[in-house]
Amino acid sequence: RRLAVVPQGGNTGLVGGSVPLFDEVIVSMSRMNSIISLDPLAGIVTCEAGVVLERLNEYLEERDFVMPLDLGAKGSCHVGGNAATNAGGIRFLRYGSLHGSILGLEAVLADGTVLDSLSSLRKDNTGYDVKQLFIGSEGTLGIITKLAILVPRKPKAVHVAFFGLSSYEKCLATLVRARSELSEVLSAVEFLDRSSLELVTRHLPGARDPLAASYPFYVLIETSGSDAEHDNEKLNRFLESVMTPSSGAGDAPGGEALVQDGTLAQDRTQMKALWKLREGIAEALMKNGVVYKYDISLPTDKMYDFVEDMQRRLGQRALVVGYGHLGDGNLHLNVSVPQHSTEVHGLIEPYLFERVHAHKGSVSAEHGMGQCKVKYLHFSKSPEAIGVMQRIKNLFDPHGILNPYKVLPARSAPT
Ligand code: S2G
Ligand code: ZN
Repeated sequence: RRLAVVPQGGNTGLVGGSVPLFDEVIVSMSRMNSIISLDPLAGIVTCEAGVVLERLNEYLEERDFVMPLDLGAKGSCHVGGNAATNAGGIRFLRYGSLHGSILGLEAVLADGTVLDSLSSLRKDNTGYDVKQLFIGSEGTLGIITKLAILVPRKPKAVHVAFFGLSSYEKCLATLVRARSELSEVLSAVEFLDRSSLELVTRHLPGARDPLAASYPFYVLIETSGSDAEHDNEKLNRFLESVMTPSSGAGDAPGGEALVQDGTLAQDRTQMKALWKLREGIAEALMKNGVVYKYDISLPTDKMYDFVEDMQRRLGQRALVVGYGHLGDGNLHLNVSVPQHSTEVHGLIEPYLFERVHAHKGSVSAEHGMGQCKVKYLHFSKSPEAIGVMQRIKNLFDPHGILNPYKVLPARSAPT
């Protein structure tokens, strides 16, 4: 009948990718939720698309593995949706992109063809790697129904430290030190500004600032390794190095320490409490009013300039907060207002995306395009690249029935 459809997993997306615009039929993946197999030797799990991320991670942890991604929406999002949006999350620094972790998938095409590309081979160099087209396609080229995912061993030793810093430059220097001194056990480097932390401690019951004084910036560092003693020693050496006043020769002004204060979680409860200060920002923003969300990739040293520039531009009209994945050059710039304001929204867009373009950044680092970012695709992709995407779309979905009006600039309505 050529009815347009919207594939829907956990519906946790932040750019309206799983929400219909007109009369599209929603295809819910929730009942395709079986975990099919785990190859414990190769570390490859095969499952259906509708498995909730947290459930799959728990299944894997019981068997001494973990999922190579973790994100705040884990309790609701589906792994099929994670694949369709090429989700990033807080383990990206350690385990990289789903383009690397997903070894194979099954997808149903617009004409009903079931594409079996469900390989469980680490290496398979036979022709085009077709599965890659579906990862990040947001349901516009086919509906992902099964996945084969390379899963890492569950780390035996995890440590989390939370630091207060007096400048964004010191956050950057701390990142550089962490990379060189923690190297192979480093699994996350996240940052948040003071406004973000204040929203969390204000809106989330039980969330409290673990440091005695307040600082303009905070960095959360996580290590994940296989030898608790070795990692603990490495982390304590690192803590000492960043909290000792420098001679001035290196990365901090003379006589100043990189980190002004810090705390190291002593147990799993404290680790979760520190992670909550970072992962709870999104929820706190929702409780604070209406929020305009921006998920941008930038040169890491420029990220916070964007927050300060936007705060200057909006003045008292809005609260601008900055947080994100410092280790991936991924800034979450969020603008909080008491109620929707076309004036504020008009001051932000397209101004922000023009600046992202000028810095050769990405208008969507990990959240995807959905329906909200479509008109800004040209700020991050060349006309030639968009043309190739349109030709691929026409090849896979000539009648435009798969998640229409998403990802690519609008064509005519589905035919
Ligand atoms: C994050 C997801 C939550 C949000 O916290 O890393 O990708 O709304 C975000 O920004
Ligand atoms: Zn994020």
